[in-house]
Amino acid sequence: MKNIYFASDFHLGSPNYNESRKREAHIVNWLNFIEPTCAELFLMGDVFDFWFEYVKVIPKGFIRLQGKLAQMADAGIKIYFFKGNHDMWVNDYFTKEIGLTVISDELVIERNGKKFYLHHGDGLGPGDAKYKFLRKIFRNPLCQWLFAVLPPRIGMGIATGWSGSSRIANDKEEVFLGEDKEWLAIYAKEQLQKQHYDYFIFGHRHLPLDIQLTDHSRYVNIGEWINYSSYGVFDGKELRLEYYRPTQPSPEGRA
Ligand SMILES: [Mn+2]
Repeated sequence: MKNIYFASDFHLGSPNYNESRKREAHIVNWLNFIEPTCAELFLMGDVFDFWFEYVKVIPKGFIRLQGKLAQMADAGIKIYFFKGNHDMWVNDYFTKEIGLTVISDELVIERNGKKFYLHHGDGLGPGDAKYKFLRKIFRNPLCQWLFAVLPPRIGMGIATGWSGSSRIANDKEEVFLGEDKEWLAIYAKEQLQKQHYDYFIFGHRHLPLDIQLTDHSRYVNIGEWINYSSYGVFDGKELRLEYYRPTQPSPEGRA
């Protein structure tokens, strides 16, 4: 079988236009690199540092990424787009225009006999009560409607200010807290009490992690694309955490 790829937290738009354009080009290079071996692509949230879809208006920019995804989707690659905490206001634009499947919360899949639990990672596990409260407001249809009727100039202005204060914009380095304190590892272990999963894949943490939870279960955090260019790849047998470095040979060249 061909591979399945997982990536998240591109945060396009952050920290500024030029940096984001460079990162977008880097991501498109990566998509070109994986395309020949890619059956399915999971974009697992925070692709955009901010995205809001009005009834008839979408944010400017990110056109090369959208064009590349459209071309891959047209070629038959199945692409999933998870809502992150920065881009949960995706509606049906990407579905209609590109053919992406939008996922709001978790997605459980089985591939080649392996069971995957997939989620952006926001609002899961212990702690972060403030965000969990905000998430309810952000996801509330009435609140979304109220935001949507603001003129885009005002709405996007508020959003730009808000995303400028985020940890990614301020380049705060994430550090590993230890297995017993990593809240997504705690969450995954709780899920394992109820049901078996071979792999838990999350983003949101902004730190690539590969943690053995039990003999048969792993938590892989796919990191982010400002510092790491990290991603997950499942080749039908095993899941690996890899790092994209543009000098590497194509997957065909490696075989
Ligand atoms: Mn993020």
